[in-house]
Amino acid sequence: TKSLRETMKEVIPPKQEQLKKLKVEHGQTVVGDVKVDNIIGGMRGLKAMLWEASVLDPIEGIRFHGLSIPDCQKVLPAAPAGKEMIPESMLWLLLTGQVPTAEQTKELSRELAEKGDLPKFVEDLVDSFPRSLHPMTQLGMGVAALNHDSQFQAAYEKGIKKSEYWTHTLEDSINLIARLPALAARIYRNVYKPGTELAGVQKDLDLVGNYSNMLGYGHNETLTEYLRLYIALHGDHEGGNASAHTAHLVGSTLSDPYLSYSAALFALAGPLHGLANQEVLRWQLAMQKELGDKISQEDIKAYLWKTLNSGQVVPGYGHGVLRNPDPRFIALQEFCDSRSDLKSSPIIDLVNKTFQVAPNVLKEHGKTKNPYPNVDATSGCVLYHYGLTEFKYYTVIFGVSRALGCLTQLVWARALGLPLERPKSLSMDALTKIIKQ
Ligand code: CMX
Repeated sequence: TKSLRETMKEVIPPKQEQLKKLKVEHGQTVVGDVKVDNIIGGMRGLKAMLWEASVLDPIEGIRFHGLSIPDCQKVLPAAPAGKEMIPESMLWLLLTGQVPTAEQTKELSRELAEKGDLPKFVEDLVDSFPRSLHPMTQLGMGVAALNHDSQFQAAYEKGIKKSEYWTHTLEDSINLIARLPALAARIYRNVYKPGTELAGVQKDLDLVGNYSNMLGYGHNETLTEYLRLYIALHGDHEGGNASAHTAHLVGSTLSDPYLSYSAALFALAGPLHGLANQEVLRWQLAMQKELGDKISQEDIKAYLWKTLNSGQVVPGYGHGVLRNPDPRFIALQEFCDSRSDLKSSPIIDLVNKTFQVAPNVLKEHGKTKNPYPNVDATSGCVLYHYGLTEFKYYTVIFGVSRALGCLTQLVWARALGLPLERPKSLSMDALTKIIKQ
């Protein structure tokens, strides 16, 4: 069977040809207008970036190289004793556009475990942070410090050909993904379980098997499986979201993958992006506290209106692109439905009940373009059910995941020779001048 590097060497040339052809034959073809609304509206809807691994359809949701989430769940290999697709198989798909075999997935797991230990100085750095420093700040700083060992940077300094950039970018990306579980677990231990022992990376475990074990949940096979699914599912969500776009922008300056992904993590740390999952849980728990044990649909409806009438958004609902229930939400709900302990969990039951009521309330409210749940409506609840109750840590798990897509695109950006990003900005006066012409 082919290795990851051999596969990449095969799949890159046809893509380079495809790009050349697009440039030569359609370089001047118009694919959309730029309206004043786009310029002042956060560039929403502008088709202005190349992103190879996934495309988000407003109705169907995300597709990874054309495969929907249910497709991926059918074809992507699981961990040896598990059923859920794992981040290694998702990474292989994102990078190569091909579904890996079980053997290829296992080989990638083995390589990641081999490379999973942190350098001593990064351990010391993370251990020196105050416990009160937000876990996302710690993660971003840890990832940036790992650039000490960047192969891309070392090779660039020596002087390499542009055609070789991608190979060093790939090596850095693999090394970074390998080290994220140890870094993220160390942050968890330091902040929430200081003084307790931290397990080492085990060579025979998959990436999330190790992560879960280092977090102290290795004994909980259901939670470990959930984390595998969660991390594979959150791996990529096309290029325009804030974290992906940040990694792409920073990477376009030829900053190495560590620095590029560190920047992306600080975008993920914003409340309108990755931080939303902790907000959902806070909101559902407040609802539970106020309404008690026996909650009717009418009670939930009234609580939703109370949230909306106080000028707040309903967390976990709405989306910048999606106009249907998020298939990632559906996949996580199905996971819960298939396990009896989760099915009877009060917090997960409340998420389900809220889902039955919220879309109609949001439609009646009439503001949001998408009254349906996004993935955050449920993602934190399973963690909470199993005792991983530290909300502030949830975005770190998202951060371990999103590396898959962001780093894949960095490899492709270098393989395709994409240039420095440099959109044109305008002042309001300059814009007004154009409008008057
Ligand atoms: N509850 C109440 N009002 C909402 C709403 C919600 N869940 N979602 C959107 N709206 C409101 C907006 O605040 C906006 O109101 P104003 O016109 O007064 O500013 C109006 O509806 C139109 O917004 P939109 O075009 O439908 O949504 P946006 O693209 O501007 O924003 C998002 C998208 C996700 C930030 C927004 O839906 C939201 O705040 N949701 C709650 C937070 C959340 O769940 N975030 C998770 C995002 C998931 C992800 O990043 O993957």
